[in-house]
Amino acid sequence: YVKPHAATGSEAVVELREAIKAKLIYVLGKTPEAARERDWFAATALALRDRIVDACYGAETGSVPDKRVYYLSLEFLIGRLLSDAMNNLGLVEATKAALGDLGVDLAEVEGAEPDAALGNGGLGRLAACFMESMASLSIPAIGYGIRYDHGIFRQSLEDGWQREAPETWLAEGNPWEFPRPEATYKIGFGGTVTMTSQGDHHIRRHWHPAETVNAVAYDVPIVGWRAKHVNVLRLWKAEADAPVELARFNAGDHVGAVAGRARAEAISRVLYPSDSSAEGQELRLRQEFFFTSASLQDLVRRHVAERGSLRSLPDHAAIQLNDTHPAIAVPELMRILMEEHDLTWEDAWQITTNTLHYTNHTLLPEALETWPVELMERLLPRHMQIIYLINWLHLEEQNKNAKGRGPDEAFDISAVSLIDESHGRRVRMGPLAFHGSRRVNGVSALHSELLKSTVFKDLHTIEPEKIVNKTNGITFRRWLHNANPELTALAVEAAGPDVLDDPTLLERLVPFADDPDFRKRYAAMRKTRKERLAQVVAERTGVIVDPSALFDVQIKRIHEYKRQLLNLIETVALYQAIKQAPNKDWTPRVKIFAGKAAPSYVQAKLIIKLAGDIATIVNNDPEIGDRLKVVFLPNYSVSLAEVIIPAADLSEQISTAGMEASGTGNMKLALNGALTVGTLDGANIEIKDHVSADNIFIFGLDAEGVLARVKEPDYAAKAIAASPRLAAALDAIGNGTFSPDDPGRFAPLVDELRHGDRYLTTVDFEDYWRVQREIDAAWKSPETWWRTAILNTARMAWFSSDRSMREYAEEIWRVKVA
Ligand code: DL6
Repeated sequence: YVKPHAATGSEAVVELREAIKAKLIYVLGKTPEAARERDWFAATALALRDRIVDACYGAETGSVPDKRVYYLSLEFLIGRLLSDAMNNLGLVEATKAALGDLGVDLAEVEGAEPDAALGNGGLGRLAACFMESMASLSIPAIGYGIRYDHGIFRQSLEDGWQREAPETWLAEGNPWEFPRPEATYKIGFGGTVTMTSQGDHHIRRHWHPAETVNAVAYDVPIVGWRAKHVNVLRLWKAEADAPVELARFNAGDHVGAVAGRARAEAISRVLYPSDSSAEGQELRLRQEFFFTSASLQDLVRRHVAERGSLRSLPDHAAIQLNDTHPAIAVPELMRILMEEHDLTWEDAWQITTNTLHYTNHTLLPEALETWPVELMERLLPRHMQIIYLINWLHLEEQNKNAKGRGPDEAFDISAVSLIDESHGRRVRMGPLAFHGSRRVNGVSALHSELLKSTVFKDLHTIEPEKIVNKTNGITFRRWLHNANPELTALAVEAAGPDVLDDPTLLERLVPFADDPDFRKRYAAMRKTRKERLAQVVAERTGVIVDPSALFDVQIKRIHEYKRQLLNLIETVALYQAIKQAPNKDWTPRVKIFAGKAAPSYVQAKLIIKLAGDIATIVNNDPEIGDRLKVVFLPNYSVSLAEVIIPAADLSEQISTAGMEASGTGNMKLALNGALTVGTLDGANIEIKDHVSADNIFIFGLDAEGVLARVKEPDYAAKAIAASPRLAAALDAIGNGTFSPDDPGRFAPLVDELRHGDRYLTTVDFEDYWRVQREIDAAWKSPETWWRTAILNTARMAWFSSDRSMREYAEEIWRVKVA
């Protein structure tokens, strides 16, 4: 692991020990005796940060890269950085020893680092994996986002109900970041637009914002594998122009004097907590424009400083829009090019549409962003004008083309308009991003095909080359090396140390699947991890679970389409079946759930309460004992995922087919050897192709089947009538068996299933029950189970985010990868 030019052996330990001590004493002002774990963490982070900076200067030597990637994302769900830094610097053992010399335990220090939880779920974690992979592949890149004071809320359970409290990761500062007050940009809002005539046909427009907010840069260095390259994650903090209105303050209005500051700073105060529902919140639009404008101003300034002319921007910059949150980049880049750099509309459009690229992460209609025209006109009047003109030119072109089209190629022009006029006038951010980008990508093979046939059907007809697929990936450094050192050690032993650099070598594990001794050691590795998880479960929930039971894990955002409810109904049916035949040879299971619900998502919060209520009844039923246990672990986070994933035997990926764009938890779990029970949805399909159909449990309708079934009248009622097991489970949930204190509590969930069931939970239930019993049987033959698990680990290499980033680099960004 050791970087060639780094000090090695005890020399490295001594250097690091002295560096940590010096940071503690001289930067933090603490003696070793007085230092808390949090202080030791900060001192260690600062000492390692110095080494990252050294690596940065070593690699860059001041040269300007030919092309940079700019990854714009409203979310970066980074988690903790200490283990990443140690691992990628090759200093895990040295840090452990250095701290050991100081009488400090590395694990405790790691535990003292707060998670940087600047994201809601998959989209934000993907951005974090991509940043690490780009650094590891030496792709010159800058990530741009917001430095939220408060990341995703802290979830606690109060009598089983989700409660939200602010998260405070910055309370004691962030040792990884460098404040860059010199990189501050003015971000305008509101105001008016004026015109000046410049010669015959040249009219220039000027935006005069009514309000400006400062965007101040904070840089977090991201070190790649073996410290060969360092990139920067630049996060923007919102600050007011004037921190206090002095005259007002002196006049005694102490609160009013800082009201403007509060309004400005609100922009980077809190991560927008919703996952996939579009609430028309003005603050959200302000956040989106704030970070997009700051990032574009920054990269344009850099380009001009390095290259002079902006005409060459597409040759030296590739901007990736992570979902539509930064889609306002289309008119903002046009504005900057035309108004601040005097380019013509045609030149600005050519540059914009050759520099921007857009990733779509969802097909759910409620998650496709649109903004009321009225709000846009008020907050971003100049941008609205630019959008109108982009749209006018686009529709003119389509009208022209329509003349030559046959009747079967014709489409309704309103379908491709960037403005939706069907219920009030709203700007469609997806089509805007599509039209303004050079490439548009989905995040799994199925999802990219569905983009072509559903949300972007008509735009795809116009530009059939634009949509490409880039299946998601995960960084193995975090999700294998750091999260599961035991499995990593096994892989190194069996496949050789090069497997750390080249995950395709995991394939060398395949023959070991038939080696009884290796299987035993693989199972022992899992047992260690399960014992650790059992401890965490006991500490956080009070439930005692048996590590020899099958650990069945569903960890992700709570959402109806992800169908935690299907899993819970099956839990109830299983509970009922065990009670009916307690002496049968049941496979002992621990059902483990974790995930947050958006604070305003009532049904999702009720699903969490249902999990808790089922757990209370099942876990305390003496007739059930260790045959079935149910656990809901509160406050799901990246760090908690790192504990759960290596301990999982079964990975629940059971979304309604066609609705999960990709999933990435499915990849992390399969890499760690959990067997997947899943629908043919998102990247599950590609996982099946890689691990082979024999090594995964597939059930339920596929995406086409779902589309066909929803057209059938009363599909839910029919499914319930056909399954006495399902009917009995629903009755029990609906009649208060699990909520005797409030028998009607779950009626809204059950009624929705009986009369609507948009997510086809009832329809897939019987097949899910069937496959779960198949899994019970498989668990009973450990030789086959561990063989399958090893084959999963061995065949997941393709899902490395290094592969995803290589594909983006080659096919979207046109950046060379060494
Ligand atoms: O692409 C990353 C991730 C996918 O793996 C998930 O399938 C998808 O649900 C998720 N989307 C989001 C938020 N959706 N929006 N917009 O996290 O993206």
